[in-house]
Amino acid sequence: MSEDIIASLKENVIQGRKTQDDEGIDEELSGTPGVVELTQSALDDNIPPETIITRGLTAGMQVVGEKFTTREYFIPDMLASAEAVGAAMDILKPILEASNIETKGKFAIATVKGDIHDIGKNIVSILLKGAGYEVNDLGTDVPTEKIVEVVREYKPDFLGLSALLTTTMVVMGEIIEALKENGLRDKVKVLIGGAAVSDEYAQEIGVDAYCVDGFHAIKVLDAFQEAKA
Ligand code: B12
Repeated sequence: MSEDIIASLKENVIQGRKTQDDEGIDEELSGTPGVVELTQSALDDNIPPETIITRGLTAGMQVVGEKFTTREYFIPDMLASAEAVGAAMDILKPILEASNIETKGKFAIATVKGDIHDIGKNIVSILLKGAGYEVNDLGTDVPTEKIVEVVREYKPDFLGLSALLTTTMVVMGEIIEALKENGLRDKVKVLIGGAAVSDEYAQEIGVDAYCVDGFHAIKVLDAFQEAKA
């Protein structure tokens, strides 16, 4: 049963069906549960939010990306899927954020200049809030100067950077250089993520960690905290 819900969730992300009223790419699907209804059913079935996100929502977006690469999908199709995932995250948000833990530290996060992808960044923000971090989400297409200013003024313990394009990942390296030039690099631990980046790239530009997803980020941050204690 749980497996069926997760499989349907992934399929409906691929179909770009936010609710039961949407037709979807294959059409004639209206009337059957969409991403919103399936996310609620998954929660009612006690499926953990981590499973809903990784095996349903993110797995579906992965396929959407592959279909875009092979030109089976176009931008409006990607957007429909993105909106469906956003609606699912609105349902999961209160559950993921519910935490009475004392703040574990300040985390500023941004999608870098030139990049407007925000689904992954938003998921990471929500998960980190739930894990007890005070999150300052700067949004998308954030200029490097703004990021430097936030590190100087807001003094976050951690800075998270997201990039999904090979053309914008290079901005992460520029941010590291700008932090160095302003004498701020050793004031903040920098984590990067997004489809365009990797462990190798993280090492190349000299950030503290590359994270595959928000759950990984929580583990990395906890390890930093333990090392500090
Ligand atoms: C949805 C989508 C869009 C939507 C974005 C909507 C939105 N509000 O975000 C729209 C339609 C706007 C879009 C536009 C474009 N897109 Co687009 N898009 C995608 C798609 C299908 C899914 C991205 C996504 O949301 N994934 C789901 C989330 C959950 O995953 P995620 O972002 O990777 O995040 C997770 C982890 O990576 C990690 N993470 C991410 N960031 C961070 C940060 C930190 C600090 C940490 C710790 C972790 C972390 O944790 C997240 C949660 O698990 C991808 C395909 C793909 N496989 O990535 C293409 C993709 C990224 N897009 C692509 C392209 C080419 C474009 C456009 C240039 C298309 C065009 N010709 O206009 C534009 C660029 C616009 C711009 N300037 O940014 C290419 C990039 C290719 C490349 N190598 O550069 C991809 C890979 C598709 C493809 N296969 O060709 N896109």
